[in-house]
Amino acid sequence: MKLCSLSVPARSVLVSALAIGGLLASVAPAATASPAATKRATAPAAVLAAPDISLANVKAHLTQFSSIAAANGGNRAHGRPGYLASVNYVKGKLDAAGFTTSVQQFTSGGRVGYNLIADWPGGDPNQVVMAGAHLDSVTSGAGINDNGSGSAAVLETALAVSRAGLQPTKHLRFGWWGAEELGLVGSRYYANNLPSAERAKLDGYLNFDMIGSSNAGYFVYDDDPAIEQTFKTYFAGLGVPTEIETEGDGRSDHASFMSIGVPVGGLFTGAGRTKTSAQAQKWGGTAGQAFDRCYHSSCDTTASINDTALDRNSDAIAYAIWELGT
Ligand code: DTR
Ligand code: CA
Ligand code: ZN
Ligand code: ZN
Repeated sequence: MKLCSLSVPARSVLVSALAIGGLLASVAPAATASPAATKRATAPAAVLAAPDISLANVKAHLTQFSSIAAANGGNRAHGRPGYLASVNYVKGKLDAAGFTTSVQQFTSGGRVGYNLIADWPGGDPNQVVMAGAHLDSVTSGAGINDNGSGSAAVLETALAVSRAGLQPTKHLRFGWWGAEELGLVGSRYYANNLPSAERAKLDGYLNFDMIGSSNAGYFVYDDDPAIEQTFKTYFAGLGVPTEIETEGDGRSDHASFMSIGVPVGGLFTGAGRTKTSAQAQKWGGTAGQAFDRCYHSSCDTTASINDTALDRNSDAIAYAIWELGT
């Protein structure tokens, strides 16, 4: 199994041309790093308020993922050209914003997969707060809610950190995982290959997988009380009731971090389960229908996104990063 981790400093070319099942990916050089990374907020040490995450910006990333899928056989699945193109898109934005990015390769099902890791320079290296989302789709479609939504919201939050010139107390790290749909393969590879000394530095991992479901619910992971409370506090401030996430224990990338003893949390708006009448009463939407009727289907497109849910969850991610990281 040929495995290597490409530690690619910012401003270098994106992931270079690679053979994937006979298909070659070609990439353009990364844009020059913006001055944003050098500009530092001179705000006092007091905790800075998290910014509002622009829904329009998050949706612009979803449009890019949609275009990538359309140009690459209709999907962004592991081992297909649409996945690597998605990695290169996200990496290009992060390199331009001053992040230190690295691409970790692994192989699954005879095809090469990639994790993208982005570190925001600064903060206590012994206290790392990480947020992540799987970037791959299933083969049947573009995977805009599953999981373009989480990928785009985490990306936009990282870009907001850069725009703010944030100087967090803790070190911030972001991850986009490959091959989640094959069984959390990318995140397990990352977590299981993290040296024990590095594992001990991870204060928490926040996972975002499906946060814009058309018939949305508002579910909070209950694995770590402090992380759970952070999200609950945010939604309480919006006047939005939440429920504990029960559909997915172990069914997304947070499980890879739980397995190595890292506190985890996250948000979810629902997949194939049916919304009850009581849930429709408090959240709106349609009782008796799935939270996401396009789960793992070709109709998982930009047309199937609930803007309100995507916006609220994107803002909740930023709130949690600012709360837990600064
Ligand atoms: N495994 C995810 C979908 C999923 C199902 N239940 C949960 C709970 C929490 C997060 C995600 C999920 C996928 O298909 O990618
Ligand atoms: Ca917002
Ligand atoms: Zn899925
Ligand atoms: Zn998913």
